[in-house]
Amino acid sequence: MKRLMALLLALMCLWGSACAEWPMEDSYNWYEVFVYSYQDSNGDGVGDLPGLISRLDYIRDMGYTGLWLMPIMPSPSYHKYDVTDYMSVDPLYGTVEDFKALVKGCHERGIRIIIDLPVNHSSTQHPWFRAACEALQQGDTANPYVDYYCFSQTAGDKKVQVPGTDWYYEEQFAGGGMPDLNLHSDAVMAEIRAIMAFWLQECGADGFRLDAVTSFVTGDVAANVAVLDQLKAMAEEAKPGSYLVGEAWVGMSALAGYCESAVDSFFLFPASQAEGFIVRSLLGRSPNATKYVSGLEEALGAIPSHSVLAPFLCNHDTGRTIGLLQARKLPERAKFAQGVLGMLPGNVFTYYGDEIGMVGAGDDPNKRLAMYWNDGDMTSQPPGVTKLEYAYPCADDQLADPSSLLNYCRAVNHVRLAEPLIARGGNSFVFSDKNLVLMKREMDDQRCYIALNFSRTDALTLELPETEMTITAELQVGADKAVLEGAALTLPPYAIVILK
Ligand SMILES: [Ca+2]
Ligand SMILES: [Ca+2]
Repeated sequence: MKRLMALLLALMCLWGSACAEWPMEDSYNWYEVFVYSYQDSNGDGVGDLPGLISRLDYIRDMGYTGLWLMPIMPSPSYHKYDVTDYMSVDPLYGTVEDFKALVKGCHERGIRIIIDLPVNHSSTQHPWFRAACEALQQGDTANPYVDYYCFSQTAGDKKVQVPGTDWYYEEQFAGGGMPDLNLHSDAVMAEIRAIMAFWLQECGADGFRLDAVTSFVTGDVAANVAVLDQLKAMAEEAKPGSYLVGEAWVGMSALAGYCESAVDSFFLFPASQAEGFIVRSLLGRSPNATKYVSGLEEALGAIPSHSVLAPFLCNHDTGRTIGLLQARKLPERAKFAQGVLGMLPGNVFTYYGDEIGMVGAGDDPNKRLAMYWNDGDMTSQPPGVTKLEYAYPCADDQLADPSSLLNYCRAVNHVRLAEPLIARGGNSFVFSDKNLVLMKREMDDQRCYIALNFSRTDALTLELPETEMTITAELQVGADKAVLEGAALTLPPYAIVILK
């Protein structure tokens, strides 16, 4: 009876809101949502926070235990990366009370929630920037808001003139109405400290996705790492155990430099997109699993162990996975790619709609289309869409089809949740050739093996280093099952098997 009670308590703690703080280690499977395009609740066609709340059961059932929202703060743009008020919710999306309800709904379902925090720049319509420009126009260079931005009296690349003055402001994301904030200013850092405390303490968020960290002080990695260390310290001060993940869109060696900072994770760009090691291992005339092996080896070798890997295939700025994989007519390849991603260590990030094979490339709005729940229940499309296409069936149809991409992605997530060694174990490669990969993950005195067959057409056999192992989970793109005879494991095409 005592054991039963303890088990019940543990389950309540895992799934309920009983744990006010639970460690980042519990969230392996993250889901990026563009609120605008996810779910509308009030009939205006634009997705909103109450709409997202109504989809939390879907998100939980899919096995996502972390949620990253693209910016939700007031902004003149549809994407909202140019903020006018860092301590509020855009009225199009709802209210701060709606956000608190969303946090509660997430925590009740064992989901952690982080929001995008773009602090490299604000909107030109932010009151800080307006006050600064007005001061300069009046010749008042001592106005405190002038120091909030990067003003100078020299023209040049990524400089925009303040009308009626000989002053220029820095704008790294040119043309977007997004003046760069001066992160060397103590006053700006004090503002950010208060902003973090607002979201983490008052609203209950669990952390932030840090936008555009390489542009904090463009060209100065050491300065950026120093800012990142300050941001991590502020987040810890506001809410111990907060999770920060940074966007440093750079190659492996530069990324390794950012990972030296105290920020928990940086997105693993070298795994993503068409040139990333996941897609490269799946395209070409013959499969090349060695690209996956060398890519992961390089990442694990370059990135310090305190930094939690954050692999992904695509996000709101990149072409979507189906296009990267040329998989409009190849659902098996689309599934296997999600499985290959899901077998990486660290915190895996999935962009909303990727689990149903949504497509989109080219102009940014094309990459941010309405979530395809069904033909009758979708948000409006974001402004500026130039190509509207849904290549795979809608979510409702895929939910009802056991062999759908959606149900495969769901299985991948649940395999990761059931076997924490996949996400948190130390990796070693036991065997690899151009088709087969066998990895071991170890933590404390626990270990498991992960076997993958990158061949789309051939069942292949590999020898395990141990006998008397058991298959604890398998991910199959077709009906065939893996066969284990002694130490010989035969994997159907595109099969993934976990053994202990
Ligand atoms: Ca709405
Ligand atoms: Ca900057």
